[in-house]
Amino acid sequence: MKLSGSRSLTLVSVAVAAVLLTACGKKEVASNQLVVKIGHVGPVSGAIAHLGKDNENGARMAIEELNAAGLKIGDKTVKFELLTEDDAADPKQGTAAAQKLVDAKVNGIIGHLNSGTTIPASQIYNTAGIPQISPSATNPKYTRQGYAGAFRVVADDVHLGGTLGKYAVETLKGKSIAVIDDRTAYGQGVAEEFKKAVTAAGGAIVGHEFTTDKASDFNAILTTLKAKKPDIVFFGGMDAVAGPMLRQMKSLGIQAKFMGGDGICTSELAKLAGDAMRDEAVVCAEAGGVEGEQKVGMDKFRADFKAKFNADVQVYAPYVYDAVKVMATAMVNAGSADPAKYLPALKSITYKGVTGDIAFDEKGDIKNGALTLYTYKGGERSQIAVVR
Ligand code: ABU
Repeated sequence: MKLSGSRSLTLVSVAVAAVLLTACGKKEVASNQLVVKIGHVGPVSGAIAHLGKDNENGARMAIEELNAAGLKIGDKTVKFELLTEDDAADPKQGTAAAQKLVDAKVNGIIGHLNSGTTIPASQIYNTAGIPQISPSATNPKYTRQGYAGAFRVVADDVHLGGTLGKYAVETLKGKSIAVIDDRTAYGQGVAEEFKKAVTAAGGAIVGHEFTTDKASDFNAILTTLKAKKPDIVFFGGMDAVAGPMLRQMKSLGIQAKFMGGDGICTSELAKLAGDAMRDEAVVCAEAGGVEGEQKVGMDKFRADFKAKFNADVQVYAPYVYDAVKVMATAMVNAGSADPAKYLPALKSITYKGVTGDIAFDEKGDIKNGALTLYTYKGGERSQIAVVR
């Protein structure tokens, strides 16, 4: 476990009285400080490490700002500590990471990034009574398990897949649509929602093929789909697989438009696809979005992030940043970092973040969640529209 901050702590994160030894050896209480441990988990190794690092940096930025603000919880000055774990996007590593953070007695969890790790880990946090906010896991099941402490600050795959399916038929005028998914909790779920919406809008699904989140050779499934002459190929999965898939579609002469959910909707996708990324031939959606005057805050966040980390936001760093601040605000409002005491404040929070207004419904999902549709032009993500 890595502990961000100036030193490692092994104590329970409750009020910590800093103790100094005086010259005569007598102990004196020098100050009253509350140390609050926030756990963050995402894949910072493996094929989507760039996305895990993006998320982790969003958390780091929020923690630094919270500490600089000199917040008080109750009558105690608070110091936030960030404990980070790598789950490598693997469900087993995800549960191991969760148990480590529970054993470290974190006050709250931000993560995980993937639905496939978030869902099994949520059972561990629920048993331990530790609130969890996922900034990016979109499979609906996460908040439908009846866990009081499970929250997310993004829209779910019903919204994502449904909107993209409708868009494929009604706006892109897709008539024969092929689907590929990576068989993960996210990829499979978003693909099924997409198919339902395509069918409901009058489009035809001409084929559905399967891969994995570690595959790099798609020639067999793409050749099968090419024979069905699709005008759109939808991929349920992440950018690390979508990039090589786009390259192989080009090699095989498949001219279909390419669609996907938030997992492909990253800055990195254009680099991973290289010259196979034709202008306006890829359409994807981020599971959140801001419009009007709220764009000012998001633009500032992106500029500050770039200045601090010398990297563009991939997709979910702002959502992680907001999730950390939402959790901290709930603690301040409750006057306590004890999970049982601040959970009611988290449930009823209203927070204006860089990703927009955050409040949760009875399941823990964001209320009135937005989506942002994007395409790519000149190797850059280009916004089409924010939809609700
Ligand atoms: N929402 C896309 C990436 C994360 C996930 O849900 O698996």
